Amino acid sequence: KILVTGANGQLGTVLTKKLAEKYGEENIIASDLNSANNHQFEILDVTDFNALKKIVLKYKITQIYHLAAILSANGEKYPLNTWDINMKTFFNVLEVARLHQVEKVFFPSSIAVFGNNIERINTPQSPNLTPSTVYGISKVAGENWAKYYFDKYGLDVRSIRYPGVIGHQSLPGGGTTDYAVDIFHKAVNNVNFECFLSAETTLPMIYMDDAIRATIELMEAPKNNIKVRTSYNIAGMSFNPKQLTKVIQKTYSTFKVSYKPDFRQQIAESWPMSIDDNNAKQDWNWAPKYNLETMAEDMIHHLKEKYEKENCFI
Ligand code: VAH
Repeated sequence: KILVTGANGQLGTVLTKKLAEKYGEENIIASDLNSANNHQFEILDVTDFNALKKIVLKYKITQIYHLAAILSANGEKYPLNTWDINMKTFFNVLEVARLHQVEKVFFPSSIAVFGNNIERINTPQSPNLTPSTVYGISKVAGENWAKYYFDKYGLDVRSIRYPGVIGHQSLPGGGTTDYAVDIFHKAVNNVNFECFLSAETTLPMIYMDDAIRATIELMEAPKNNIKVRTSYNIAGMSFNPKQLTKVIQKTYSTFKVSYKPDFRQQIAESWPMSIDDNNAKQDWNWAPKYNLETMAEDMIHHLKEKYEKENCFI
């Protein structure tokens, strides 16, 4: 049985659904701070070890996807809380897994582990990590704890450094790459968009379908293939707001974007522009399917359908 924490979040919503399709609804337990009705669901604050343990024992959980966390931009507003929440929850997951026969743990890391001193183009797997945000610091620490639990206790923790994730199914909350989702919602609604990053800010991104597929492929790969026990770089596509706008304007020719960079600009500038994901390719055959054009086409198609169906444009 699989437990997903943060199941109501941007990734959690889509991953939980996919896992349920793949392994059967009866084998998936979704959890988050607030309830949602579409799966077997437990209200869970993962900072509470005993509450987590109770659920793990109740369902005889064998795998945990630990997606509950505070993202980069929100993290900068509450640095110490973010550290406490992101670390405490992961320690609880690692400990409960170690003590109660959980076989596999998934830990989401991020391109936020890289900081100002890196090669920003084709950023390699293992440069010196000097993250610029509390979120990034917590991810680097998490990656090292993942490796520690594997080396010391043999706990099979696997991890991906996600680029910015773009999907039509859910909304991100409090990240630096959120603009790339928001912009589509505005375009489809014929509303102009004010972008909090400057036009030329290139970042690595990935389409939701690819991100979810990568996660499941990594988790299903034979144990011996997993050579990177911190976290794998994976790449999807790279673009800046100006390039994204141009592609959207192929469908919505009058769509306009204005630029008003805020504190998130500085965060974005400390992150890679593109990612070298050779280790993931070699070890578990990672390959993205979507590029900027096909991603944008799919986003627009689905969001149009969604807003038309609900008949409630923003
Ligand atoms: C954020 N989307 O912006 C997240 C992510 C690629 C960075 O981890 O905080």
